[in-house]
Amino acid sequence: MSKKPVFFSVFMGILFLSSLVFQGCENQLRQFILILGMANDGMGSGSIDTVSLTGSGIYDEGTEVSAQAMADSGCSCAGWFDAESGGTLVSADNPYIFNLIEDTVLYAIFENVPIASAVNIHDGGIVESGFIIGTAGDDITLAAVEVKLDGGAYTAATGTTSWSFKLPTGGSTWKDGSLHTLGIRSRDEAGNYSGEIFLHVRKGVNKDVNGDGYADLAVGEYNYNSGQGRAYVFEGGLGGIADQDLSGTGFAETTLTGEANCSFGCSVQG
Ligand SMILES: [Ca+2]
Ligand SMILES: [Ca+2]
Repeated sequence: MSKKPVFFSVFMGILFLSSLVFQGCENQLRQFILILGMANDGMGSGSIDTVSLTGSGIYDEGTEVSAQAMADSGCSCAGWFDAESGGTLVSADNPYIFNLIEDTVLYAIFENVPIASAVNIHDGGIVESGFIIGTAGDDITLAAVEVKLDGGAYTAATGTTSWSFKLPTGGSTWKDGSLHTLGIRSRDEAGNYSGEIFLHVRKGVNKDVNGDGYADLAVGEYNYNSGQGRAYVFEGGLGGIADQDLSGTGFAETTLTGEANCSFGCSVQG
């Protein structure tokens, strides 16, 4: 934030010239110049596609002026900084509205807005795990991913770029078939928040055996080895459950084998 933008010296030259122009006009209404610029000190590796700055001009003394910086949807303006002092924050407001009483050079600093999303559930989907998991990203370090349930307060998830959030348990466990709204957002170290994502979901049967957020599949083979029986657990992932040919090279992540003649696996759920 302390780095002077390149346009600093150029604008100081303009200010000097403007002061010459307005010399000798002390008996008339005084006018001052407002110059707006921008710097991307806060953008890290990010970039800005579209920027508009409005408010630069020459105004009568005391005029209420508005300095406004607009950028594409992936950026936010962190505030207006004073070029002459080399980077003092003048106002975090945008637009910044003030009365112009002296020649003023301000520059806006833009920052990337982080993103966040869930990966094991989508809007309108069925929750089949005790966890919501997702990803988030930004040009600088993420400080937190936060989740809120049904209009409650946001609370921190575990992790940031890959995160998980444990759904209510015990007496607060969601009832099967009940409808809920999830709010998800992330925040970078500079304090910028992502947009909020809202997912409307229905509580289904928990099929997540290993607690990784993805529904798993149990399959019984009760006549294995003349009635000994087996049960297989196939673990789900981002792409669902991959096809497996157990007679060839395929395998289940977990195989349970029963005792002789017990037809283990004749009834499985999930
Ligand atoms: Ca950022
Ligand atoms: Ca799982």
